[in-house]
Amino acid sequence: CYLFWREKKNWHRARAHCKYHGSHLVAMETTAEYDFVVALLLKTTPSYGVWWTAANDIARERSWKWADVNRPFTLSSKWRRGEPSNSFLGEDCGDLRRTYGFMLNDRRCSLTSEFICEYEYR
Ligand SMILES: [Ca+2]
Ligand SMILES: [Ca+2]
Repeated sequence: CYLFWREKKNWHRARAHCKYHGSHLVAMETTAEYDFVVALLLKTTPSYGVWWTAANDIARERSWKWADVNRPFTLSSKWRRGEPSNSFLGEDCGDLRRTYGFMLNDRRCSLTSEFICEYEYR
């Protein structure tokens, strides 16, 4: 299941927050999961939200990964046109926002936003 945190945190703090609560930042390994998450965002969140995901290229520029899950990044088709842009002083963390149609965008990890924790039951 997914928990949408309205509290704003930078990416690292958001990641730590999910871990503390026994989850991880949302990692969408399939387009089906992505569609599911986007549908939830559309239904349950206000229009101005920006949401951190587990996507990042912190370890190596342009090598995108999902933090804290050992599965490959396979959502490259969901980048917004022109993204990832690595703009400004470098953008290494991936977000979803309604004004971008919930396509992935890279953004500076130190900026704060809302975030999505994913709980896995095995
Ligand atoms: Ca980057
Ligand atoms: Ca960007």
